[in-house]
Amino acid sequence: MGTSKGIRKSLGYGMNESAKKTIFVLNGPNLNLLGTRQPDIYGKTTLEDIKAGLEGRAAEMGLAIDFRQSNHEGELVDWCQEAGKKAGAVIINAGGYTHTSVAIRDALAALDIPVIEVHLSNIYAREEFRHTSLISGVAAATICGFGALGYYFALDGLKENLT
Ligand code: CA2
Repeated sequence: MGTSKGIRKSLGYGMNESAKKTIFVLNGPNLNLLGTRQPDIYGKTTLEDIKAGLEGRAAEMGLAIDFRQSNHEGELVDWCQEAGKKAGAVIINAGGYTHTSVAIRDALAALDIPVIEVHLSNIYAREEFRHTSLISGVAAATICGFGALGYYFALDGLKENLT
């Protein structure tokens, strides 16, 4: 059903049950600074707050979160590949790599599980260089401009489609 990159695309065929219910939440460069600087753009919520909130919400849904942040492109690529073996879906805020990384896009495109792209800010209302996302074309859905709430919306959207 749907296109190859749709949210319903094969939800972890051949994967064990616990992997199917695990969602990798991957965060790119500088997102470790969240809540400490530029609160006018990115809000006051820290990445730790988002992690704790998502884990709680996921537990209520019978899902598990594997939450990670890296400032390194190759590490993010490795984690995308790992998600293909250990997760039923990926939520990713690739930070600045959103606009530059062919390598992360290629790693996500190779996955047979849904990918949801999240941005805290509305990237289309900011500088022109942020208007292009290399991730959007391989994501089932993109959420931007809702701040930290976007991560929860992504989880809710996946829940509807993972069960
Ligand atoms: O809006 C988003 O979520 C972004 O992915 C955030 C990236 C930015 O490069 C993207 O264009 C949009 C930047 C993350 C940096 O986060 C900071 C948070 C607090 C202080 C400094 C940076």
